[in-house]
Amino acid sequence: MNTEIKCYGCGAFIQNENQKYIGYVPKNAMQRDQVLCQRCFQLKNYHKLQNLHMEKDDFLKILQTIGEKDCLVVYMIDLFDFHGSLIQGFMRHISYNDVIVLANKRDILPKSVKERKLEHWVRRQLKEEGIKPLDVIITSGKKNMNLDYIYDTIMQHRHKRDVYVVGITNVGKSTFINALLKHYAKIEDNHLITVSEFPGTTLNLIEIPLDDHSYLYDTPGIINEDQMTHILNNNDIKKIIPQSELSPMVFQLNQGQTLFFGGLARIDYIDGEQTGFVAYFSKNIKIHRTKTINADGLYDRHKTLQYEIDGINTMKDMKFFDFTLPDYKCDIVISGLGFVSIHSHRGKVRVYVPPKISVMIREAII
Ligand SMILES: Nc1nc2c(ncn2[C@@H]2O[C@H](COP(=O)(O)OP(=O)(O)OP(=O)(O)O)[C@@H](O)[C@H]2O)c(=O)[nH]1
Ligand SMILES: [Mg+2]
Repeated sequence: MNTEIKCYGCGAFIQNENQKYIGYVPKNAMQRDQVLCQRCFQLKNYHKLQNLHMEKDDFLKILQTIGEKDCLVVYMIDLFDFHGSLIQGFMRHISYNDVIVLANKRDILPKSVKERKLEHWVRRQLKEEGIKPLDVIITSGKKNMNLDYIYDTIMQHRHKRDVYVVGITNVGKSTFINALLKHYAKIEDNHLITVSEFPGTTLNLIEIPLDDHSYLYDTPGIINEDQMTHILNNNDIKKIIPQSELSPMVFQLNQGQTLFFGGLARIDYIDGEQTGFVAYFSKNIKIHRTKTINADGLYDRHKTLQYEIDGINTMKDMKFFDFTLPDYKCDIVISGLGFVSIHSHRGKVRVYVPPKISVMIREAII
């Protein structure tokens, strides 16, 4: 095993012995400096994920080692699943190092929402979580949004220190770093870091030299198992992640009505005046409205509403949460799947989700 060389796509140490472990490259495919492991090769060329053996706990350890250094931390968050993309105990993990927050995937939210409004919303949520960043920047790594401003802000605050880009898996850390690499270092596409829609793409630190013997690091994402992407198979992950700007779907609901979100979630409007339920989900999630008293029957008749994971019918095993809605406009968020915006005065809803998936009510983002 050669522990000196890392895969430039995912950061895993290259080894030539075991195909079932990360970092595998057949001996005859070894080049001198830049090596891409077999898993990254498959991901980059065929969008196929090889499920290999790896130790997930190590990712949190990496975060703790960052806490032992004096560095600048760039904390990336996904605007589509803001709370699902927060790291529990984040400030403690990084020992209160300086933080810049990048709120990513802005391109998925409707263009009509003002950037300033989003920024204030993000700042309020961060304050509630006890996170005090030096700056908050709304961005889309995919669209190079505010890239120059982000670069200048990082350079201004890093004071010759290393920079670590951290966050929950899939928030877009590597995509953003690739945007920097392409824009500022003119790195060509075939030498970029591997990115994919599957959680857990980057496997170890990837160091990118800055001008003065310090480094910018891409890091493996922290796993949040409460998100929908962690219970779906690889094909379905692709379906639920929105690829472009969300178009809201509006349903006028009376009490006693139910919405199904594919076979993955269900919301019953138990009590309250007629109101609009505005749904923000991937186009591939089919939404059905029915009377709550007919909901179980509808579910039994329609195969499309039935979703099986590892042979278990998720809807049948669904757990539910009851919420009394606040007086102000709020979102019901189903972590990783989407959210429904509602303005109902003290209405009551029941939300069904598969086991392990988290649901929350928050101040509306839009
Ligand atoms: N719509 C949208 N998608 C994005 C954006 N940035 C990244 N993505 C997508 O999000 C998915 C994850 O991107 P990555 O860059 O691999 O995420 P990561 O944070 O490095 O993930 P890990 O390495 O698993 O921690 C990919 O499908 C990207 O195309 C963005 O700004 N907008
Ligand atoms: Mg990555």
